Amino acid sequence: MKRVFSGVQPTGNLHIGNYLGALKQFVTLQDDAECIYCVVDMHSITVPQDPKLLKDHIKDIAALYMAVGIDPKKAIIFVQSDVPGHAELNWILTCNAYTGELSRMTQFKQKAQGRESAPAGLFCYPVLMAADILLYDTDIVPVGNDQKQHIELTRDLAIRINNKYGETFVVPEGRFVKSGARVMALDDPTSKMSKSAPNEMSRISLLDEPSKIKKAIMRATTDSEGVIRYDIENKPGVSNLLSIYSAFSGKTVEELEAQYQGQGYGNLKKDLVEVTVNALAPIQERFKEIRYSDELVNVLKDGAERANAIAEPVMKRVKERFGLGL
Ligand code: AQP
Repeated sequence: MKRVFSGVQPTGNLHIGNYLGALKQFVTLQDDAECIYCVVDMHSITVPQDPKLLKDHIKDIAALYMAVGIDPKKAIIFVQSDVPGHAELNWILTCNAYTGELSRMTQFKQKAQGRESAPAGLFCYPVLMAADILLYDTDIVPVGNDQKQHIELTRDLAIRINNKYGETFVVPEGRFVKSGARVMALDDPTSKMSKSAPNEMSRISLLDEPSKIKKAIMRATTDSEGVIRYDIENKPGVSNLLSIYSAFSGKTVEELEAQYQGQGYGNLKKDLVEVTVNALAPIQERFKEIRYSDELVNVLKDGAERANAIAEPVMKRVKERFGLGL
């Protein structure tokens, strides 16, 4: 059975980009693979977090994992900082990563932009991500398209260390969805939808009320052509709405183009509001049941134990290869 690992940062409530790009795959994969899903809290502190809010967000994300359909009987759900191997392996990989390759990471460039000085943790973020993945002898990493470069770096690090120290790591592969792999911001369809973007109307969070969903979609940036056609280059706004619609409804973009031929953007947006609200309603219902339950705490405790049991022998092997310890 293949092993799958992925994680989400507790930096705010998950949005439909996180869901369509990553979480939907998490759910499908749990029936055919050994899945490990992490709330990557150590990644989130690469930018400042309010400690009290962070604690809440960790539980929010874990509850959302379960609300979207991840079954803790099938998959391991846990919090990154509960398994010490992540930090330990991170250091070993940091010693084998080059500053040149890290400075080429586009996510770092975007997040560091405009800052006088960026935290070293932000610079090393992709190394910690590599540690998360390699710690579990992972075969497959389901992520959104924005993480392609980080997966490549993970593979490079694994191959580099295997060549230098002998077979140490499984070399993982990224797994990307076709529709929804990169959901763009509603207010600016040239940048990706993000949890931490200042404008609330730029995203649809999984827990948003129908009225907020309506407002964000009806205000979404389009263009003045008035034709419903998928064309990322020239019509990024309309193309983004069509992609979201397609991912939630199961209809292809071509089917949607045909359905809305000759109609204005208003109709497309109105129907997309309905499709989105209906898709999110059962997730929101289930979230309410789980978020403040003992079940959630127990799932995370049990998940950390199960994750540790896989990570410890891997760390033992890695330390052995590097000649660390007694
Ligand atoms: N817009 C997106 N479209 C498709 N997939 C996306 N993902 C993120 N944004 C989109 C995927 O969601 C998973 C979890 O992401 P993350 O929380 O680990 O970090 P991120 O990529 O930095 O996500 P955000 O929402 O942009 O968070 P902030 O604002 O905190 O940086 C990943 O698999 C990611 O590919």
